[in-house]
Amino acid sequence: MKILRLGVGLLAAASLMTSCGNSGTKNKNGTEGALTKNAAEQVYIAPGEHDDYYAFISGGYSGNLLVYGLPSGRMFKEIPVFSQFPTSGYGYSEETKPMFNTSYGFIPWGDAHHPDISQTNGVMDGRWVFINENNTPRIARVDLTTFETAEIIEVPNSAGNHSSSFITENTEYVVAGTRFSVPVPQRDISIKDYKGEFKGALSFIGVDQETGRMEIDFQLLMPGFNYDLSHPGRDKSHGWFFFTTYNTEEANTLLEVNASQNDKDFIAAVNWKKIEEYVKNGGGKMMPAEYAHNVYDHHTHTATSTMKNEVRVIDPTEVPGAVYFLPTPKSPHGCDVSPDGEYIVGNGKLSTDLTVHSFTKMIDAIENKKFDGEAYGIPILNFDDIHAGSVKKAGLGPLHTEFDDKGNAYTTFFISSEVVKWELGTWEVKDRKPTYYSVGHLTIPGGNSREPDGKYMFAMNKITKDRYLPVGPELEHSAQLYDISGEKMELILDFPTHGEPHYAAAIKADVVKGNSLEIYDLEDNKHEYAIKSEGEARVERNGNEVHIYMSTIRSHFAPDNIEGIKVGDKVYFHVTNLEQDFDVPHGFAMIGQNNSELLIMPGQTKTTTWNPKKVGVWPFYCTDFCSALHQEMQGYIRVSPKDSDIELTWSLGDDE
Ligand code: RUQ
Ligand code: CUA
Repeated sequence: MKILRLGVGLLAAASLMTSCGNSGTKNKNGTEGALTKNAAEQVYIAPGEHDDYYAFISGGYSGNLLVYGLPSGRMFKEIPVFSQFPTSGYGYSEETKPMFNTSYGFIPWGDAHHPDISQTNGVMDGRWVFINENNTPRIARVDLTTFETAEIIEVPNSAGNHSSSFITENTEYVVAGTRFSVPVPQRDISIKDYKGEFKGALSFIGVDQETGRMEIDFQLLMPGFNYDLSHPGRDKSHGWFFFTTYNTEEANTLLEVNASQNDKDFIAAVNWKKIEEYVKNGGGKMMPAEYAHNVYDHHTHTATSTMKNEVRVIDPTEVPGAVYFLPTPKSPHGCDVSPDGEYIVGNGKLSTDLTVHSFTKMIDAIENKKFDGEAYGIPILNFDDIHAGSVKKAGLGPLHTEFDDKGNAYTTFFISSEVVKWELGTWEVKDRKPTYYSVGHLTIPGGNSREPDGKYMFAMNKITKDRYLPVGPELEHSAQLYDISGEKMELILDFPTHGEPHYAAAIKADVVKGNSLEIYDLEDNKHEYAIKSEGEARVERNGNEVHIYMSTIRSHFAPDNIEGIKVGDKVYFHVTNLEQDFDVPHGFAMIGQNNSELLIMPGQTKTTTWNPKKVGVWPFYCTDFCSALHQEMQGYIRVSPKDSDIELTWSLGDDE
């Protein structure tokens, strides 16, 4: 009950905090008054002009990743990652179905959380975006030449893959940590045996520097805490990785109360360079584990899925000096590292103070063995020896922190619904601005690298209420963009996001836009059912399987009429788009198809299936308005009874 009372106290204090923190003029919604013309101009991108930044905003429970422009807040693309996407056929087309293969079978939905952009020397290089799936633990890589999901790897021994997917300074690793500890290996034991029997796996997934391909290098099997969030060390702390933990009580029931008992939980500091060295020398042991590794090849336009059967696991006590616990009050959520790598910020959800640890002090304490006990053989450092400072009474319910280029940090407060700007080193609060409402994450372009940008910050909120025209009980989440170039933050734009925007990664547009592909080279199309010209269009029967090699070009299909298909057949439409012009996709949909449409990019081949169930003549058509004669882009399929002996024929206007 103690905790419940605390909750009420926090809420009461929260209303105080917001009312005193929000001193500008207000409209009837309690939000800031009319934007100055200056503010409106700041976010105005004239027709035909481009935004300055890409923002990759997580879709949360939509399973997707959304591409926005800043400062306009315009949405450019929804990239399907962990969920089927009928718009393009992702996860429905034969080529992309293997992307959803897992050790649990075909999983067509996922809960996406934290995108992070690849880096070189601590600076975002704009090659890939990685994003984690929480529910069925997976990590995906999105290629920023195609803006498509290129790879998905499942993470074994994990459950609730939340402290993920964060990137080391040179994209050596994408790191994934388990939120739920589980028996490792999984086995039939009582939940009451949680303590000591459950483990928390922290996975270090190696990234090939040329191709981006991921492989799990090792998993650190940590004590059975909840590993909530993480960030890499950078610059001086490069080689380390930091993870917040909660439930160091190792409770397994009513966590709301039982996991809030300890005054301090830990940030786990992992010296991954040391473990890498250990692994190079043959350390750790291979353990049976089943997990899928799915790779999409944009030359064959096809994904393949490989089932893996073992993973290297490391017991942290085997590698002396590799893991330490930094005591941090109180059930910390966000774990953020300053651009110079010196400060590690732990945001205790139930603490009013923000705790900041010093990397230099941490190293000093380790060298001088200033320990304050141990947990499961892992040394606990003494809080006072590593503590750099605390931001006092900054707000209520701190979650996440980002940094600018001037030595400031910005922390979101869920309960007091605000972003607070404070200074590294002096720990002084410099400004606070309300968010609408109940902010979760915030993003500063480049904010998670050595070189954050000092121009914009946007807050991503959990509750929308009255921000936009009402659209029934379910509302899109709101985001607010602030100009942070001055002393005080200035709210300049409010825009809706899609799904639940758990975190976003943002980067200067110039780094990415020049690499964006305009077409797939038809000559380079290595799809096994591709055709390179209309002359190759054909239909082949193999028992009751029918393969249609079909092409599209403005504005017709080849073939367009097909006869000789029978009820009970399984028909594969392999559609190659012969166009070689930027932004000329064609679509494909067949009446009665238990599937989605296809949207086929120039030079690409995609396959959809259809099981004809009814005798008759049935049309298909192009779903994408591709030319003035788009409505003419159609064809028919004659479906005959099962026992019919109508010959298989096809045509393209040759019977006119
Ligand atoms: S974690 S608030 Cu995935 Cu904070 Cu979203
Ligand atoms: Cu092709 Cu419309």
